Amino acid sequence: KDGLNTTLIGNNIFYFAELESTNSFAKEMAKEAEEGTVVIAESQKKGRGRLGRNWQSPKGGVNLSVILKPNIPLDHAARLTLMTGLAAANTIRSLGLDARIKWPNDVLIKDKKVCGILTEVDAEMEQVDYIIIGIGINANVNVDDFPPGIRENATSLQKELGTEVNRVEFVQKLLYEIEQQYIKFKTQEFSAILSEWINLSDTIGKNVTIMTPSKMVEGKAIGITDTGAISVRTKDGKRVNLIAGRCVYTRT
Ligand code: BT5
Repeated sequence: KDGLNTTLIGNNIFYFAELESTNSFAKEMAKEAEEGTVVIAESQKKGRGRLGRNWQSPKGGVNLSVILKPNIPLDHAARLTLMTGLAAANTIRSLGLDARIKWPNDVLIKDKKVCGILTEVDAEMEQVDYIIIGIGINANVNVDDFPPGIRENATSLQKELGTEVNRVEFVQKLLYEIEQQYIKFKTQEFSAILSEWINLSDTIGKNVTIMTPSKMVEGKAIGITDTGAISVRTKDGKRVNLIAGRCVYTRT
């Protein structure tokens, strides 16, 4: 906590050498927990991505979750994913690296994934009573040890910098950045965050295929809507907005 420059985020920090998943742990206590509670694990045994995918979380990485209690309708939850991606990208950029954001939840350096975001809400509720924002960052990890299929598309801060990062300082910056964005989220129009996000976007203007459990849409990414959905212009000229899904860049 020494050196942590926040007032809301990180007043309570749960630290573990190893945990199944910081998001799972945070979810268990979210109802009772104070807003801004942080869960950090040095490594995770069952780090989770979206839709049952996994997140490689060996020692040396940054795996953390923050419990937020914004008073927003459920269909605004995707905004927090974008907000968190922006905070992570800004923190990584402060190290001098050219981090860009791939919709909806990846931070890339030179086309390789260095960070993933997993936001989870209690979908039973129409109003969000708590939301868990999970952030995984390959800090000082060796991505060559990841399984094939993952390692080709992954990178780490250490690899890009050529030297280890100080993870304590990094996490302090990250939590500070999240708090600043969250204050903006609560006090300003979402367009304030969105325009910053779009400046760092790797996705707008690219040809993409968006896959959701129910459909697949191919076209050009032309923008992000006020709720955080991606707008895709399809070949037949239609504009389709998708609030969630997997985004793959289409080769042309
Ligand atoms: C994500 O999912 O990118 C969200 C990852 C969130 C991890 C954090 S760590 C703290 C918190 N606690 C948790 O249990 N989770 C959160 P998704 O967009 O579904 O991407 C998952 C895919 O990324 C996998 O299927 C792999 O292809 C790839 N991948 C897995 N581990 C990776 C890593 N360490 N670096 C880069 N790519 C990885």
